[in-house]
Amino acid sequence: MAILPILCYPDPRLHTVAKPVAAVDGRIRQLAKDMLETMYEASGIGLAATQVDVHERMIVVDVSKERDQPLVLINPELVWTSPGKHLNEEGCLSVPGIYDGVERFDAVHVRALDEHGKSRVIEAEELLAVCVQHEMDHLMGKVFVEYLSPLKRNRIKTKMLKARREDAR
Ligand code: K1U
Ligand code: ZN
Repeated sequence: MAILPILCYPDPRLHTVAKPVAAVDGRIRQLAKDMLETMYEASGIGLAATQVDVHERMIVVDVSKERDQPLVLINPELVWTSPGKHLNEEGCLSVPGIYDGVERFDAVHVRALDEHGKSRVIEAEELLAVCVQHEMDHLMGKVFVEYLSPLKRNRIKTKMLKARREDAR
């Protein structure tokens, strides 16, 4: 297993639209293991392949307190969305230290392949629903700060670039 480097906003590679996974093979299973290890090491509840510079449609999620309920979703598709939406506080491993409110569907049903290539439908609500929508946005090249006002987004961009320059010193 391996800890993969996570791209940081405003890296332009975060805006790449991911392609479908063509086959669930050993390479994809290894990537799923590495992404889970990377997510747990970073204390995240989700991670999209885009964030580790792999532009294929795969996300991993674990919203359990015990950190023992990993989900691997390959080629995820929203097949149902609830009528209602709510504002939720979100964070992102690609935008460290920034938290803000984003409106998301209260519940979603997602069809995806698991790491064995088996098709399943996940019925997600609460934090799992929020996290899955956030991760599926990454696969479309969208980072949560793009839901915020241009003023907030520009402040975040400036802060991230400053932090990157200071880290490089
Ligand atoms: O995609 C990512 O960068 C992972 C991200 C997922 C996420 C968190 C919160 C709401 C939506 C999506 C994180 O794991 S950020 C770190 C974190 O563990 C966290 C932050 C806020 C609330 C709950 C957890
Ligand atoms: Zn994120």
